[in-house]
Amino acid sequence: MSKDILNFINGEYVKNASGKTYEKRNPVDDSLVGMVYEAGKPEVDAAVAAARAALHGPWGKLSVVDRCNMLDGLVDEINRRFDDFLQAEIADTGKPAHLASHVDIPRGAANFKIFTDTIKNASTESFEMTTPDGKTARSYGVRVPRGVIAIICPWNLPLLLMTWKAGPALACGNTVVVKPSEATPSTATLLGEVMNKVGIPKGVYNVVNGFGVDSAGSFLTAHPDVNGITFTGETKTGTAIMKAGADGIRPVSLELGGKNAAIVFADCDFDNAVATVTRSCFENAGQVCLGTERVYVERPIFDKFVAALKEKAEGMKPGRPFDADTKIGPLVSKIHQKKVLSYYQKAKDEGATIVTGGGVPDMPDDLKGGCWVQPTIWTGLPETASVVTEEVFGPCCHIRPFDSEEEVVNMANKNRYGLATSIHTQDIGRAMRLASAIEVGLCWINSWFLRDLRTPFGGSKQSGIGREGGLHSLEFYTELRNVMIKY
Ligand code: NAD
Ligand code: 6OD
Repeated sequence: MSKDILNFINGEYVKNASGKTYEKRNPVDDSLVGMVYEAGKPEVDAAVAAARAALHGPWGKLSVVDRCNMLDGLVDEINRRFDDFLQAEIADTGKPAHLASHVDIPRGAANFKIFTDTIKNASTESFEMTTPDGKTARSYGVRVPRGVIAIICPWNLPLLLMTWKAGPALACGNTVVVKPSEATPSTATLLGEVMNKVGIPKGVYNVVNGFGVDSAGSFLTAHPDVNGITFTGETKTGTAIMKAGADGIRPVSLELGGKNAAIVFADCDFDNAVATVTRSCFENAGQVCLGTERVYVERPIFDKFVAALKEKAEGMKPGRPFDADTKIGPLVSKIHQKKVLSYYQKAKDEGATIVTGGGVPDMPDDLKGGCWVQPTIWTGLPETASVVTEEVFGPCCHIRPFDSEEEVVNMANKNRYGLATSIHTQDIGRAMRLASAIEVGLCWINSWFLRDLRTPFGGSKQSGIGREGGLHSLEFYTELRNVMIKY
């Protein structure tokens, strides 16, 4: 059943002054999910004003412990409404229910608890010194909220990636205005109900729906009363957001694109490597920033590895999210499907050997309108080919053999991105050498997307600026003020 997807401003669901709406369609079968009310300048102004006012209301007066207790209530309420969040996330993205129920929604809740624990236990430094006139002085640090934080989100893990930022922002005492992706407005909007239910004061959490350029996204990032912008999305958009942040000297935290390499040595645990690379290439239909699109396999096991990954890819049955045998969902939208298929065509044009896939799967009649693409594996391309250098963000990879550590490190590093890598070997010394040599923010050994939320998360090179996670999030979401007392 179709619904209205509104904006959430100052604790209330509101439409817009312009009357502008757009259709949000389900990528599984192109059915209508709902009409989204696009926020214009008036709604963005109202959201930022509400967030500013809330800083000086009851929210700003709460002790850290009381604020954290209130936020911990969100976890219970998200879990109580688990099924509503699951249905909303799945209608927007089409992802398999087993994935959304094990990753997206539980992490959407956990992202609040980790940061309330962090802020309650964070210490600051303190120094004593002798002053020039022989007295004593002591300085200490105080963490204060930065103010109004704009949170701009992508569509691939909508609730997880939004709360990954809203969690620490609120735990640190800020107020937020969230701009979800135009493709996935539902769970951020639904979270407004949960905020009201647990008593989060009006204006602390706001949601403005709409697009990026000349819409809610750019109105929000250009707003002079926003004190910090945290963004997850494409590197190109990150560039525009960094420019917007420059006006008014607002800090930005950027989690951007990747073109991640998996490196598989002949001494790996073969079955674990195949299973892990299958996940890193194809999970969430390849729509994971940390996902693998370049696989380098040591020559002695190259043919065996390609054959094993091919078998896994061909076993990934596409289907409806709640069907028990569904292994892969559609891409998020027709626009994205067109982009991914254009890369499939480029790979062909540039001379790839198509090991498997390369097109659209044959789907039953009722799903033919969905945004399906086949899991795809290529070999035989040079390192300069489009699908080896550019982020596709689909269920695909190029596999290439290598003969030495030095060669593979050079190939892995020859890319403008530097987000993540995964290395498969039983030789711990080699694993540690490569972990130091590969230019990334995140390195997994014999694993992938294994998360400890206390650890720094982020990208190097053109994959981002800054680190979020655990104490590292406090760097962005608070100002560290120094207090010096002379006595
Ligand atoms: P995108 O950059 O197209 O859009 C992200 C958000 O930015 C959307 O809400 C969009 O409306 C908004 N936006 C677009 N232009 C804007 C502008 N000029 N001003 C303000 N807002 C603007 O990204 P996407 O297609 O939604 O997501 C996929 C991308 O996200 C991939 O590149 C992927 O690698 C990246 N990603 C990175 C991480 C990470 O942690 N590094 C995580 C997930 C996704
Ligand atoms: O696990 C996380 O905290 C995180 N930010 C994951 C990002 C996944 C990218 O698609």
